[in-house]
Amino acid sequence: MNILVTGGAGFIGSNFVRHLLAAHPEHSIVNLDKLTYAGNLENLTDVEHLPGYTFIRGDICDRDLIGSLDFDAIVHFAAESHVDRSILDSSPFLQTNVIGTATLLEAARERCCRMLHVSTDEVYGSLPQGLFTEASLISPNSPYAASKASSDLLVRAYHETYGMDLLITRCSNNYGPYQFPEKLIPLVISHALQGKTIPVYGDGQNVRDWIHVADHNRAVDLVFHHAKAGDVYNIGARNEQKNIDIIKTLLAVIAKKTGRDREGLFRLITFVKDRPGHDRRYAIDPAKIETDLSWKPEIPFDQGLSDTVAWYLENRSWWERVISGAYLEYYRLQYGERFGG
Ligand code: NAD
Ligand code: TDX
Repeated sequence: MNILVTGGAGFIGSNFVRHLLAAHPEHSIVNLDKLTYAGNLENLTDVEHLPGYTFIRGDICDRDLIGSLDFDAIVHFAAESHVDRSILDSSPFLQTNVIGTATLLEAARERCCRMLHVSTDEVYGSLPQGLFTEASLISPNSPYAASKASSDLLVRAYHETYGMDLLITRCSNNYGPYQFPEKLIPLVISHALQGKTIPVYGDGQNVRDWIHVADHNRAVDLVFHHAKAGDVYNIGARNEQKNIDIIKTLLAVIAKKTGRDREGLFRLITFVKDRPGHDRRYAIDPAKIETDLSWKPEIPFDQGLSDTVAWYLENRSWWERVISGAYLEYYRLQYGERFGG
């Protein structure tokens, strides 16, 4: 099969491309990526020479371009993915996440091909108690989450209207190598290593359900190969953590690995004004994928966090290049000068 992977130069997409090339050498991959601030071909230098891999720079909103590509199935990761950016300006989120997904759906309709849409637990909104199941109400609270929810509803509607072979996965918070250092875990690591303040939104008691990117991608692979048309699967590792606890654990791991003063690192923690519309808690019930596809996460959180810190220590030049002017400008806009420089 020739698989069109969208957003394959981003964090999860590049890890997926690497996974698929190793686990399924029978497939070839066309990686379509616009290379926004979040897309980085350095994420793929170890696999770009492989015969089953092709990169095309382009926009998922470009229907003519997609029409000209050769593929039999789509795995769709491309998105604007950062909640804080969507609060500053929702337009690119609506364009890429909604119009881009609609454009891909039309391309899949023309070819009658399978498309897996990679979505997020954020479409369910905030959860006071219990767990999100696939039947939970779609109730997004940020412009990012609303744009992902809109794309999910389009996928659902195209399946119902045209009987298309479409799948949706909704995963919890990912962490691991190649994550852009605007997201919590790589931000904490990179700020700690630079001696910069670590902004904690609100009281730091918000809960996220964390999963290693490799476990997410094994789940996407299983759904893509084995689910039936119209299926929706939640993906999560039953791993709820408060933000402040993760930050302290990360700083303790960094102190241990680098010999830096632990208390000095802890003094970088700075509570700042809360994110508007900040979801209090996410928690995924992964029972359906565990039962139907015998998937379960393999990477324990403490091991995954320790390996991730080690990766950012060993790949300092990667994240130093990634921290671009645009990234700094965003932090200045949001938090003022002291978080930017
Ligand atoms: P990312 O921001 O790291 O990567 C997104 C990629 O999409 C980048 O390479 C970017 O260049 C590309 N892209 C953006 N707009 C494009 C366009 N118009 N055309 C083509 N390419 C475009 O994101 P990520 O964290 O890897 O997330 C990937 C997907 O997984 C997203 O759909 C996101 O909603 C979903 N997801 C993410 C998480 C998480 O914790 N990061 C959790 C659940 C689901
Ligand atoms: O500097 C920070 N300080 C802070 O307290 C940052 C960047 C985040 N936070 C908090 C906000 C959240 O409660 O940490 C938590 C995690 O924040 P993010 O890394 O921005 O992730 P989140 O908003 O939970 O969304 C993520 O998970 C779902 C991804 O960015 C989405 O793409 C995915 O869909």
